Amino acid sequence: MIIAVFCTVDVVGQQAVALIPRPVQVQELQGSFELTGSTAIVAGRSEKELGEYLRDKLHSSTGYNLKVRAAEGETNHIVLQIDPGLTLPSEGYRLTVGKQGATITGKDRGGVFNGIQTLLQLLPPQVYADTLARGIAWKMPSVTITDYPRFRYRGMMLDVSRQFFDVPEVEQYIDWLSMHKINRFHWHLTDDQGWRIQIKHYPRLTSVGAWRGPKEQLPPAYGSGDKRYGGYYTQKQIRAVVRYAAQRNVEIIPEIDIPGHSRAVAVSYPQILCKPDTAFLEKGSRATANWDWRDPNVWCVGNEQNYKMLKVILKEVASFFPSKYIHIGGDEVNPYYWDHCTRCRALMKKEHMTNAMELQHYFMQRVEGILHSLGKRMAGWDEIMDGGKLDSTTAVYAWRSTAKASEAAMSHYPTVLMMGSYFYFDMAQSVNDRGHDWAGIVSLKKVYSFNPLENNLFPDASFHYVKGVQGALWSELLNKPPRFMEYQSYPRIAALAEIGWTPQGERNWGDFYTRLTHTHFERMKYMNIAFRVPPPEVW
Ligand code: TNX
Repeated sequence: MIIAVFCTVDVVGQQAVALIPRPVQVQELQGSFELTGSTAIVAGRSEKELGEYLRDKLHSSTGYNLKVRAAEGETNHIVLQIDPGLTLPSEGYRLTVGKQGATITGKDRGGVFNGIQTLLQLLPPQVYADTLARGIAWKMPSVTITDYPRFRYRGMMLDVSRQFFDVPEVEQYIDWLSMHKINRFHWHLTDDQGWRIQIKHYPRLTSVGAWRGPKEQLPPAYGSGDKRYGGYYTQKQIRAVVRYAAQRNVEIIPEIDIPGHSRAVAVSYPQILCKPDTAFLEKGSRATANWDWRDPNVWCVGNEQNYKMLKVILKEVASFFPSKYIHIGGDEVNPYYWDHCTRCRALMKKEHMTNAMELQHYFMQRVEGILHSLGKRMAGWDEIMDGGKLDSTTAVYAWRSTAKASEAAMSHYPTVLMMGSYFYFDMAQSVNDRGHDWAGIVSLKKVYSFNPLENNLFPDASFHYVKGVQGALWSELLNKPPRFMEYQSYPRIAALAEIGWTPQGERNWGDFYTRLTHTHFERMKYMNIAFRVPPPEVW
């Protein structure tokens, strides 16, 4: 049963400047500052790259090629500065706009980056256009803003296995996220339907596992259906995307989904299965998007060679993702698959295990050990909690229910909230829309209504373990129509961004709705996002 929880409507004052996510504190003053071709961006050595980012963002719409320089002019400037002494949390910033110009002081690099996003939102929405916008006065109102995030972790997951998105598409997606102050991109790189990351030691993972033939299309077929479908990222491309994201204050968390959801591995290297099942391989059953209990898509827990192979794979992955965490999936494993395996039964006996869940837990602990030996920490879906205790640094992504989120935080695992009924943007947005519905209809209002403090979900000090929130876009239903992924993402990601950023007491549906429809829709239009404009009756 799905219970809709709507936030209490406390009175939140309307701000004339319509910012999303809404800042902690905004003081609106008289007057404004007009940006011109001779405005200078003042940035020291540590802020230089951010200055160039701002210059580039302003270039196409204004036509200006602003100077980025170190010395401060008297007037007509945008000053960017990092000040670690600022008494704000990490990623916080102060932004002041007066007649002479604007100043952004960030606690750290992320703080300045976030301040830049707010500054862009103070300008007319045409600022986001990728072609010259003529006849616009580039004025921003005088303000003093003090701002910082509610949660350190504000993420979005994209599944590139069921549908493949190429590098420009992924970078565009990350760029849009960063403009909403979202700072994590969870890259779901592998699943039954395709392995999308080059691993030099195991070339078949991409030469075979990244492709599906005409009979293996996800229904309904994408394009003509008579070509093979797929794609993958080379290591060089991955490194470039990691850099692109880092410039935008976005850290990438890669996901390699094991031990289940591994059909793409099984067709490439059948030896990972307990019983290399040739009938299954001939069928090339990667066509089915939906997961099935009978599916032999599971790494064999009793095969010692598998841990060697996983170490090689994860070592390569760890070498080009700087994030502390690597997500190893762990969802929807069929542990009964191991019942008929002699080696698995021998392992159970040797380790004094009594049930299949303990085998799954054994696998997780081995992978945890591999990651620790590589200097990384483990993250996984909430199923990784089943069967026994893991290391206290291991992060749990709670997707199945609020109960699982409570369990994770109360067990003192760093916890990321992504419950399907609020945060799965592959769910339909209304009864008339395309999308899954197993977690209910996830309307914009439903997303926005999420309040982690309601119903005593995180009693005592357990809220401390909630690191943040994340949306998910699974892609089995994104094959048509074109750009449906943007329709599914926005404006729901705007709501997600505000949940992650704005204090609960400063959030209010009516106020968000006004800012969104009056101003943010315009911004997204100029960003060229194919977002959904829901008919008023189904908000
Ligand atoms: C569950 S959430 C899955 C995905 C599907 C999704 C569809 C999770 C960890 N696994 O494999 O794509 O539902 O909503």
